[in-house]
Amino acid sequence: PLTATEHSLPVFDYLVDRDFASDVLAGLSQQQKQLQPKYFYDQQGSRYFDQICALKEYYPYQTELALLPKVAQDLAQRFTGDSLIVEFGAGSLVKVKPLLQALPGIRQFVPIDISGEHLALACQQLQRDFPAVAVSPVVGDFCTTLTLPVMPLQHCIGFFPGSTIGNFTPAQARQFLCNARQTLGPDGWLLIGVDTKKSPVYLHQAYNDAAGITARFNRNILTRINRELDAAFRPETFEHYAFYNAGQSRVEMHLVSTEEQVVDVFGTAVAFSVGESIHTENSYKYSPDEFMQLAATAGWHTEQHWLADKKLFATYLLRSS
Ligand code: AVJ
Repeated sequence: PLTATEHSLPVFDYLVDRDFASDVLAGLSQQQKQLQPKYFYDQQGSRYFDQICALKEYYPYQTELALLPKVAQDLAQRFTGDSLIVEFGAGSLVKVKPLLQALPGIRQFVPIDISGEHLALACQQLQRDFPAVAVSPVVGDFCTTLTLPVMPLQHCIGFFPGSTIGNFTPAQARQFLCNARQTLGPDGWLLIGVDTKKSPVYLHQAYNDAAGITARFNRNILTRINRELDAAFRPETFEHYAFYNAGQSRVEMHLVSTEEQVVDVFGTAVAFSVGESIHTENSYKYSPDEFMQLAATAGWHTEQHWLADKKLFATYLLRSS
């Protein structure tokens, strides 16, 4: 199956698809049905996510972006030599721009993302804007061990913005932080954006926007399963449901069946009762102390951190210790 496309991205897509099928079936066989949030990001899902970022309710995007020029200025004092940035879950490549602008020593940029076409388009644009930086995209799941095409440079800086780490449970987050430490090496650094704890009312608005974009983003995972895996979900019979679970310090997103129904998922009959949900995402929130503590248990020392206005978001500079 790889003959005609040996040198292009479908090699990766093929690997991701096999995992997708087995992960979907495994998730829908659980007592509490679930799907992994990484599967939101097909091309349409990545576009919906960009629309979420443009919403006034979705504060994490705007607040982190507003913080980055100051962060970048401070980093420019520290990292004067030739450096490399590895970004985990790079998406549309908006957030690395303030770093590339402020740090003239960045020679190479390695964005990793699961959404291949979306990443390829964003890279073309970025490479045009920053011709002096070697842009080397990697399409894949950053939770697995990936071989990175990196040049040996003085500083290796990981970048993990957007509070994407909030999709992991604290145990998985710790595991990710340990893996990242291995990947980035003994002199590695990690610049990471993490959402803070705040009023549940405020959180509720961010995940239940008035225009219904988040609902579309959530339901799109069913459309994707139908298209790529030959399933027969009727997305309109599932309601978007998002709430803050204070006991677990996380926003949960679900898709709730409004009917009693049986859905064919490539030959497997999946039954839903009225009101039964598929849990599609967790978005954990950490106080600065909690996050720095978690990072410490994974071998990272917090060198500096920056808090956005009203402590709505935090960015941490971690150093391998
Ligand atoms: C990209 C995982 C950080 O959890 O806030 C936005 C995804 N979900 N609205 C988040 C998301 C619903 C987002 N992350």
